[in-house]
Amino acid sequence: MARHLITSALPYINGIKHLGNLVGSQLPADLYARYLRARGHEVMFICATDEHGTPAELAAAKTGEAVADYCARMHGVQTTLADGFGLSFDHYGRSSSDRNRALTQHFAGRLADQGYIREVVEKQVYSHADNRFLPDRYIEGTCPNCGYDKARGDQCENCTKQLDPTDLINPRSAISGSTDLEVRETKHLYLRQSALKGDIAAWIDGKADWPILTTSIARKWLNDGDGLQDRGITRDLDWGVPVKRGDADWPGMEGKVFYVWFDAPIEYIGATAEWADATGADDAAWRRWWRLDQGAEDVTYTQFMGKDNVPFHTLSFPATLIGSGEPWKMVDYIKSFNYLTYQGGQFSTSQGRGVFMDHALEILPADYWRWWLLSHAPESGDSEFTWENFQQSVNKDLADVLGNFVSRITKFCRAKFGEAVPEGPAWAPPNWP
Ligand code: B3M
Ligand code: ZN
Repeated sequence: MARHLITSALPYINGIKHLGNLVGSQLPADLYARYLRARGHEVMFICATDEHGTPAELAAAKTGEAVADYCARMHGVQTTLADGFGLSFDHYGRSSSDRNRALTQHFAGRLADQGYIREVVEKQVYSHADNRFLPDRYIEGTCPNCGYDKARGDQCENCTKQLDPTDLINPRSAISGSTDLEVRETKHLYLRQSALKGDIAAWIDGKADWPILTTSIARKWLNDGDGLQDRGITRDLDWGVPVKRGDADWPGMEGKVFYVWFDAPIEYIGATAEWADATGADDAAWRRWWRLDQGAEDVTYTQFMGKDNVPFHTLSFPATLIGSGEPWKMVDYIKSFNYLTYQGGQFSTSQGRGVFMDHALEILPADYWRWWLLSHAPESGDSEFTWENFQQSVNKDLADVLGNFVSRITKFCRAKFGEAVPEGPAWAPPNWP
């Protein structure tokens, strides 16, 4: 019996996820967790809602709720839908938890102690029309790398390059569309990823068995002309993990919070600690999954995610863990996915385009969707959902082929053995190679 830690990328809190989100992370992670449990292994399957950042603030503003209330409510909605889809998490946590706050502040303190944080007076975009600083993903413009004209200030969706808002050509506010923007000065903390480039490159070089989709994205941003750049890990926002250096205040950083992509992956650890709290276990119970000095040497850790999340998991989060100088468990295998498209276009949460988890369950039971999505998972390239294909696949493969098989077998058994189910041995995991 081996020990497997499995995490799915954390769904963002601001709305109900579509089938493209589901098939790129939570659903294949669930399949793998179920498979390993059936083989008799010890599995810790972790997911959580990713709750910080501006999209949560804006979504709450729209519904008129306090952002903490909005997140609590939406966590409930997402939990119900995850249950409806049979996602067998050992714990479904929240990145806004006390556990994640303490861990995030701990990592920032360790990184500072190790010399991997520098303070930078940064120029940030202020929108006069919106009367606020614009966080990265609320500035849109043209990608300097590939020319895509709807690139966001944190990342280009088209070529996956991590960006700073000031890199964008022809920037505009994604909130109001206004181009009346001004660059102002504000102080922030930067993670010195460039100083960790050698460590990260060596670590990725050791992962010859990883999917090419994962390593090609990692290598692209590691070895690209501008290389692995230092990244700002704080923001001028109200909602998030307050900037602290461990337990201590951080002079000059009052009123700022950590960047959502800094605290979100730490929540993989935080949610495991939340699991321990929820089950009445002690700290040793979660640390044996995460600390190499406290029992995690024999853990195999697999992450699942869509391709746009790969740079954060191959570069930024490993930089946090390595830079801490502490023996944290690093991921052993990153399974990444291409995109599922919808009727020839993109699924889009903002435009409500596609099939969403709540709607799907109103139409048909979860197993229809689970089966179709997993059998059409976008592994080697993008794959397409169409209603025609879904209908034909269900009718042919499930109803005709599988249904016919089950019907014949049950009829045969009834004819030969009568209607009583014979006694058998207790179920045991199959002993496959
Ligand atoms: N919440 C996915 C996204 O919003 C992001 C994943 C976090 S994994 C630590 O694109
Ligand atoms: Zn681009």
